[in-house]
Amino acid sequence: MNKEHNKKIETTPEEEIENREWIESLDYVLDNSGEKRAALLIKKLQIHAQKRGVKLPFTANTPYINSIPVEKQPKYPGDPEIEWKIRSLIRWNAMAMVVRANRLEEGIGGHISTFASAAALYEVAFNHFLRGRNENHEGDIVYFQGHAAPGIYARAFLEGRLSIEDLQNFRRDLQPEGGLTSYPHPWLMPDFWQFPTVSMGLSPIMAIYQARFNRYLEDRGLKKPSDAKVWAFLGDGETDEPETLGAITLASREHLDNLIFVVNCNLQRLDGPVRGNGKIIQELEAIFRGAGWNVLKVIWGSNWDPLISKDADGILVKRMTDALDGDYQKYSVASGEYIRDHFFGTDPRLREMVKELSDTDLQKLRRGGHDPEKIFPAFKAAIENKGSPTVILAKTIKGYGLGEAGEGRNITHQQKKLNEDELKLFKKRFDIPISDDDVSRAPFYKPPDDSPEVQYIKQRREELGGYLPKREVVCDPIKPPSEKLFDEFYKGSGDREAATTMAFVRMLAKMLKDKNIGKLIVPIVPDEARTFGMEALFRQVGIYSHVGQLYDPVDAETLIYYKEAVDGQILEEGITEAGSMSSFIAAGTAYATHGINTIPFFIYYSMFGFQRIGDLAWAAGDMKCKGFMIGGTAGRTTLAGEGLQHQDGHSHLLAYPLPNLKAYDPAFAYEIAVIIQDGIKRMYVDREDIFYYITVMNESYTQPAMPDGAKEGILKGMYKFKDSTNKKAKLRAQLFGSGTILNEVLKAQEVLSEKYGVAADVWSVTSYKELYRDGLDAERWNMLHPSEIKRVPYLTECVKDAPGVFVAASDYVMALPDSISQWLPRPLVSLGTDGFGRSAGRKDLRDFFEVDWRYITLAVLSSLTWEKKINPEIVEKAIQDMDISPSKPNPILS
Ligand SMILES: Cc1ncc(C[n+]2csc(CCOP(=O)(O)OP(=O)(O)O)c2C)c(N)n1
Ligand SMILES: [Mg+2]
Repeated sequence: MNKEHNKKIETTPEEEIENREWIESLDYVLDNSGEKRAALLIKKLQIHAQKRGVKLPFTANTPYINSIPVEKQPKYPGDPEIEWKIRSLIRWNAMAMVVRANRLEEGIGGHISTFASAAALYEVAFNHFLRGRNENHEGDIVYFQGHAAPGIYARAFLEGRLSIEDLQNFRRDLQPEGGLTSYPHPWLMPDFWQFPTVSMGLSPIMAIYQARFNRYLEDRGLKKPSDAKVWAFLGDGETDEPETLGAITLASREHLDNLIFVVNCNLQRLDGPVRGNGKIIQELEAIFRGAGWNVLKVIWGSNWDPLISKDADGILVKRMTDALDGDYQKYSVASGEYIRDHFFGTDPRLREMVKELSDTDLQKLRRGGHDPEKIFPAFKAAIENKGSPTVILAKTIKGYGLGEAGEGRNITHQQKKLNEDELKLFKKRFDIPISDDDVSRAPFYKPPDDSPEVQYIKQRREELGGYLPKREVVCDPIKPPSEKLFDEFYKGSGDREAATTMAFVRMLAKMLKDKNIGKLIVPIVPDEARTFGMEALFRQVGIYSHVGQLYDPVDAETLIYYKEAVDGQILEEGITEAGSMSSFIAAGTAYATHGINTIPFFIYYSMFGFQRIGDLAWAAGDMKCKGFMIGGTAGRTTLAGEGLQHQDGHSHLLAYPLPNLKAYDPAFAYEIAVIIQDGIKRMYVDREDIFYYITVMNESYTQPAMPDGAKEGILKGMYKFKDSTNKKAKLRAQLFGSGTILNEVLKAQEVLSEKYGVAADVWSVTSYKELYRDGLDAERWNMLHPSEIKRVPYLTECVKDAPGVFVAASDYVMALPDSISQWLPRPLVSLGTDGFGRSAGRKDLRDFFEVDWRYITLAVLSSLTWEKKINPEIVEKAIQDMDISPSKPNPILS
């Protein structure tokens, strides 16, 4: 027994009478003058008490009871009996799917207990709330809890959308006829799932920004205003993820009453209780209320109502509030006698209250989250709520219905098998029409199409506008931007120096004016627009704000003032890369979600990209998200001064694993122009399921004109930028440079030619990832087709006749050039920026990381000695001449 159990209720009989008188007075006011008046009176009392010095403890909580009292419950509109039957069949099939999968293949996994606890929540939503998308209504957007997937499949089976074979292939994606993915993955089931949710915490933050993006589209006139909602179903354990709660104030600040969270509070996560020593519902209530959300608690089922109505003194509510989640978990598996002794036994009056109830009755006292009559009012109140987002905190039992096999047990999350007896009990409890002989096979069961159950389901979905989840791309391709838009970048900047960031921002400004795509561009910045010189866009297209600009901006007099507007185009997200990425995802998937081809450009500090929001980027890939991620202030030695935690020399390596992401490290404005122009075409005209990562730098230099015929190479990953002029030289080299380091390579080219008689050709490598992918692809094809003419990787084709040694230098880790070295005819020496950054100027940084023209020259000379083309003494001398210190510590770990 915990301490709370032993606590005496310290009220004297006189005080009890006083309490009752006050409550009766309040009831009188409530009955005669209404809620508003009662609330005002309480407020007045509170102020008066505070003035008199009464210390009122702060509480963001309401009592541990349902937010909607029984008197205010609307009548349940459905047929409870048939819905129970449907729910039971779905429970059975969801369970059978996991059990069968694990019989077919031991250890294949799956979850029974998550959906078992959430079934009623989902079913009330499916039968009465979630609207499908059709020509009359855009439909609701739903984020399903990833581990509840078997239940969602089981429903689609009853709806006739999935077959027995599909269910049989749960977690068997690689079956010839396809399978049902373990969790929601649009990449694998592109007609079914819309949102990948199984990496916990991503769905709530994505849902918040999705709801805001829907408003953005409406405010900008890109979509018709709608009453559609965004629903996110979450686990209570999932709320521990920082992403889950980290953006909730955005939702209230923006008054997103189109957003509803449903938190399935089964009090358990994977290992055990979420808050054994506390109360997750109360904790979440305080957090969400504090953040300005409409909080609706669904804690107790209908059979508690008579007890609560008897509770004039509030002792039952107090006991409910005092008991801990660990206790409640125990009650969910305990006998009626135990519940009587431990829960009601703490006060004789409580014991008295339940004396008419049998032990079985006590065991059957239901939790709100399993009772449609309690869930419905909360959902209804949620969709009707105005001015704030809603969270529904529904108390349930994990593994509900599994009995001994796992109901409420700490092992339940991992339960994947049921033995014959357990299956029989499950079948009996939910009245599944399967014979006892059959039950051990755990067969799927679907009533005939003309059965009342199937008819009911179909009719409900028809009335609600169609089936969910469903991913359907109804969207025309765009008209590409005008060719002329990019001309100026192809011509170069003449003598004028500019950084690639400036070039990109100018390109963006021009694209925003383009008649075909201007409206569709969505610039997204996490409080970094000035860093990238984008502030002129504030005025040009405005910063999005649902309420416009309610204040007179301090810089209103200036040409580029901070302009907020209802139809503002920029999403200025503040300091949240995760939030910005969620906006990026909402905008980059709007073609599928809304049939609108918005083109997001998310511009951020490249260091705070993949290593910070890598999981969201992975989800973006899964969702076939489109758009451009622009890593600004990129390059470990190009971002001077900022030091170790800002200087990025590895985001391009982190971009490697993302299957459908193209990553470019361009050196010049025209390269960016080619990549963006082609990217828009591939993503939005040809409709490829790809997205882009492009790094831009803040170092200024003259931007050359595009060499003839360079376009194809820029896109494929490399092209010859500058041939050596000294064709007769005996000593030859091929130099690869990327980003700003290409300029160092060009300087090395000169020095090598002038001082050392080495004729070097310079290649601009725009994407090691593209070269790597192409090389792998050719190699794989060759392995699988031994008798056919070998495919030659693009890289190999480029350099097959190129003479001399190979040296590559970039502002990124050496693993990038090393990844392609296997397809070169001779060894490659890679120079890169492995190691922690430093606060220093560019020159010192490039010396420190050994990527400046001197080290490139040195790498060429030393390669030539290995090939016995020159004497080591020449290299020794070069080291001295170039003032390189051989005893310098290795930057890789110094
Ligand atoms: C980011 C992340 N970390 C860990 C997991 C592994 N995991 C899957 S379910 C689970 C427990 C879920 O608990 P809860 O959110 O309460 O959901 P419930 O199943 O109880 O409804 C964990 C830890 C995951 N899917 N994602
Ligand atoms: Mg849970």
